[in-house]
Amino acid sequence: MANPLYDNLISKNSNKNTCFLEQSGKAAVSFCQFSESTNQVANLLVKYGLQPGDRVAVQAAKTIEIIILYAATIQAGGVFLSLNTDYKKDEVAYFLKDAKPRIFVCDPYKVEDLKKVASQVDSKILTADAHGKGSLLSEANLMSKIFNTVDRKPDDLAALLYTSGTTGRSKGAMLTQNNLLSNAKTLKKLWQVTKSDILIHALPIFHTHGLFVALNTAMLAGAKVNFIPKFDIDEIIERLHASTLLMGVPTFYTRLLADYRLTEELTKNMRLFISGSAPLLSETHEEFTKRTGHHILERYGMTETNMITSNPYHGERRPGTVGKPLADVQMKITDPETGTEMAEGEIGMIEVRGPNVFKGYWNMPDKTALEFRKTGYFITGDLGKLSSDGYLSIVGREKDLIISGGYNVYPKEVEDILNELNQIDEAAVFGIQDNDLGERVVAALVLENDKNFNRRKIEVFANEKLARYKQPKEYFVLDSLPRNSMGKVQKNELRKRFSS
Ligand code: MLC
Ligand code: AMP
Repeated sequence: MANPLYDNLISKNSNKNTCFLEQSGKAAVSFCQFSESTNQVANLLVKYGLQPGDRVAVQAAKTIEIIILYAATIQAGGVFLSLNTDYKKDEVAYFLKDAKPRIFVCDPYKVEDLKKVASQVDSKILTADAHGKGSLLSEANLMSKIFNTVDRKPDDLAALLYTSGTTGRSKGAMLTQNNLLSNAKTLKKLWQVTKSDILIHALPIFHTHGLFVALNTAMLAGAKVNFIPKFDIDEIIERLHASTLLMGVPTFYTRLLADYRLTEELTKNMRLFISGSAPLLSETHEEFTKRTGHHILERYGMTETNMITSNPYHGERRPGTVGKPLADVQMKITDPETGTEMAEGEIGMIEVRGPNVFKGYWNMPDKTALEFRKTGYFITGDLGKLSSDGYLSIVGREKDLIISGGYNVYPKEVEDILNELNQIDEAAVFGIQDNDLGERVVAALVLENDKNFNRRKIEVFANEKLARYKQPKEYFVLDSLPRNSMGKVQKNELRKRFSS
């Protein structure tokens, strides 16, 4: 027996003594040190009662310690659940109640807010602050450096990542050992990641992109990872010269292009720039090539499926497309209603099947059944078309979703919060074009008859209830919302009207 994910990412790592993770202001960590610390944390998790299949939830700053926690959770047979550090108390409470983690790791300053709900679901709290310090580290330091890795089967769960949905209720995507491992192996091979690579890691670690696409692939290859807590243009520019790989959302690239220091000379040691999580404009791709000589490689994926398509490493990286299905992934474009395959070049629903596709939504068998065809294809909710030579272009989304700087915002969730305010009769939340974030969240409001618009009050309430990136950046007050004959709010009308 074995633990396929842990064995491949950590135990079999060929780069034992050289530096693996480096973070400004901290000593670099070699793989040997990393796996010793992982053993200690795994022992601690077990001491706190972790059984195979139990969840370990974390809402803490991006530090090496949290990556150690991730590896330790996998090693101890647990299921890793990472939460956006910006989520507010009520948002976190929902995830804790739904996932019932055995252990919850959070910043010490959040303990007071969350200890009640944690105890209701019988979660033990450990802490880690912005420097990785807290009870997680101090207690782990007292544990043995030897741990017998817990056996797991390829189909056992390794992670639970929440994605919001059109109903406003977040769903936990159950990701197995093999979902994560197969995708990491495929990407490592396709993008030719090796132990000579130096990855600039500036993405958050609570999403597929930063946690799995970037980290799993780098760990599998034994590459070095430069950990930057968040996107910081100066730190990225400073590191570009001595790095080979960058993975980012399109905002990374538009921000880099806006900086005069981005030149061909600065990027001459870089091997690959990868973009994903949101559409990369053709202009961004082309301008980047003009400035640096590099063709950004755009790929496409989602939490439920890991990565689905990628532009090639060798061969044409075609602007405005997300490339071709990965080697072990089956993809087709279908009629959204019937599921029948569309003719080449026609727009339809993107459906996916393969070892990358998740096992279903946590505690939501009915929702899971709705999103899979009987043939095992997962219905992504993204609309696309294929070129005659097999490149996929994403042309829209059937789901009512805004992608702001790579973060997904489902309007329904924000509308539900705004509708709680008694000055608001109705709210419609939608996205408009934004040069920095791709799309920006805004809201059209119809006020209650006798009420005046009190923006400050709305902002304070939204700030209490919703992570910052979900909060509308603008509000438009209307007499009524545009509706079609079925009574459905016409968000396209709103987008057209307010885009300028
Ligand atoms: C930050 N803010 C955002 C925001 N990020 N608002 C809307 N959308 C966002 N994405 C808020 C901040 O809280 C701040 O609020 C204000 O906007 C300005 O912040 P900033 O300093 O300019 O933003 P910054 O911290 O630099 O972050 C921008 C960013 C970041 C784009 C670098 O959002 C980011 O790293 N995004 C990556 C998301 C990601 O990893 N997605 C992958 C999902 S997985 P104020 O008002 O307090 O100042 C997936 C699958 C796949 O999609 O295929 O990969
Ligand atoms: P998430 O649920 O956070 O994993 O986001 C997944 C969604 O991001 C997908 O369903 C797509 O709508 C979008 N997405 C990911 N990569 C791309 C890309 N390269 N181009 C356009 N949209 C993308």
